Amino acid sequence: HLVASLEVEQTYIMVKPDGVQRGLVGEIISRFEKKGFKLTGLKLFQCPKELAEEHYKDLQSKPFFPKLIQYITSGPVVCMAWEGVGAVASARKLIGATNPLQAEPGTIRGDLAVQTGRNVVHGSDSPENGKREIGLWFKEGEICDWIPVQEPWLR
Ligand code: RTP
Repeated sequence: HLVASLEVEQTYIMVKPDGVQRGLVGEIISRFEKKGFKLTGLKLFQCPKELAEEHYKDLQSKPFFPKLIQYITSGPVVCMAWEGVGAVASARKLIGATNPLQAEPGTIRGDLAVQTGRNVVHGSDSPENGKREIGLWFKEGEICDWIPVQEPWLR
């Protein structure tokens, strides 16, 4: 369980192949935009097997690992980097539980998905993994650190 953070964090969010196939890209981007996070990276990308294996290396020993790699490489994904205060835990809340049947209504998975093996979106589980995953999925010139024109009223 992640504790609310006051740090500016980077999180890697990815619309999985089922989300792209089902036409949910706009809807999913919209949830993070509306929340108020800053988009710093965005691309449609066909993921090679090696990258999927590196991304999910902590799950290597799980029985579902080969199926997971097959799933993630089955079609293009949408790779995103989002930045904000407490962005990692907050994005995980917006995404909802891994099993969509246990995800609360109002979350992306709670509203849009049914199966764990087709749970439409990924979100980094720690700030360290956020940085690691953004480094894995994006090349240096693909991340854009822009400054919002208005200062927030509160922080
Ligand atoms: P994600 O990394 O995709 O955001 O998902 P997560 O942290 O909520 O879940 P994690 O345990 O890291 O698992 C990564 C992805 O593997 C698939 N999975 N399948 N068949 C199964 O029991 C099973 N468990 C996990 C899901 O696609 C999950 O999102």
